[in-house]
Amino acid sequence: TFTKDEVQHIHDVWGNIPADQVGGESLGRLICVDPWTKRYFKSFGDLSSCEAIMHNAKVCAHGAKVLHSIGEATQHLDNLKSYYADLSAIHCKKLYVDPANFKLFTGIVSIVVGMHLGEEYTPQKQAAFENFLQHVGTALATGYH
Ligand code: ZNH
Repeated sequence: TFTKDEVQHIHDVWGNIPADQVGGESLGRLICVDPWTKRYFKSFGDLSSCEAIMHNAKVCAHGAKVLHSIGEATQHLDNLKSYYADLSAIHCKKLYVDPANFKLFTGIVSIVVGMHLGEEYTPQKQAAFENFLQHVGTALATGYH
């Protein structure tokens, strides 16, 4: 559960970032920083260099899709686990994504958010948004069994 202030900060951050761009950049950086994750995106074409990854249209589109899902989650702060139950099962049983990647990815999302918001990403906002992202990762990992 989140405090009133946290809820305010989370909505504030979400309302002030270009979601598509942040999503594409974050997923691109994940694949670049942790090349092991390339195994999940074999159908995405050229991932041979960070340059290629960051300009890969499929990476950009998929990152945007993932960030929109995170945006939807800002409307379900009280029940993130049930909100993500189906998606968690899909990542576990169909996509075989190691849940450790959720933490890596959400950490990168916070960095990219900071790049876009600059000084506006105050320590208080960062704390609230990272707490939210952490809960998203935990919720997505909940259906793994
Ligand atoms: Zn994921 C998919 C979300 C993370 C991998 N995803 C997906 C989708 C969504 C998501 C919504 C779609 C589904 C359908 O269509 O049904 N994710 C998400 C979120 C997150 C994530 C919210 C946060 C955290 N993922 C992730 C990671 C990874 C992944 C980290 C790795 C590394 N996903 C994935 C894949 C897929 C997905 C592989 C499939 C893709 C295609 O299309 O193929």
